[in-house]
Amino acid sequence: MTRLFQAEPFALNFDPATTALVVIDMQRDFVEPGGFGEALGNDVSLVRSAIEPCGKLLDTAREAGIMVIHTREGHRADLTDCPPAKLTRGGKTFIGEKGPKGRILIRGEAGHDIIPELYPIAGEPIIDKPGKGAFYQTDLHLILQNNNIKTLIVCGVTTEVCVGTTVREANDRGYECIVPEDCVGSYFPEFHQSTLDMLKAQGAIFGWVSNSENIIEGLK
Ligand code: C5J
Repeated sequence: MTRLFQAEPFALNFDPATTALVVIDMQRDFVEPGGFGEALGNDVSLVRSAIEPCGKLLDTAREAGIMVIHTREGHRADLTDCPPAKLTRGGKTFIGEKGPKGRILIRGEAGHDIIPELYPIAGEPIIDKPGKGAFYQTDLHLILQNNNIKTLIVCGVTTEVCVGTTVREANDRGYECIVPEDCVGSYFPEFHQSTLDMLKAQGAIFGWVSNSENIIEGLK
């Protein structure tokens, strides 16, 4: 049955049976004090504001029976899946180096894990991705196709990097994406706002922007 999410630039029709919530990279390294994000010199309090609204949305999605998918950015311990160019980025702290929460962005390390507040429950797929976009070198598209998913509610961090990249990838694959603005976060408020503005520009060129209240209302 079709329903509506109030959104910009206009309301989005969706069917709960073909809608999934995708929570991008709510990992300790990005969101918690002492992780990779902070080691790069960022103020993590700017992304932590997304935790509470994401949690409410997660609870609602689970109650409504909406498919929930989580992603994590990270690499194999031997770094064989990390492009050499990515290894040289970051300024002073690099992928694979020892950080306060274990080796930075390495699968299985404490900092790579999802924060306890939004931890996946049984049955929720976790996509381990080597890149910024959740479709690149992962089985996300296959999982969505197998479950007849057409609409994605995309939350997580950071707005302009992994959220924005994933929405653009999804849009090119034919998914309709809606981003609740209070459920995404960036270390750079101006990048956060420009990304949201770009996504919904030109009549939803990449997708829709809304907020957790509207999404929860639509899912009830
Ligand atoms: C970044 C991400 N910012 N999850 N990753 O490197 O947005």
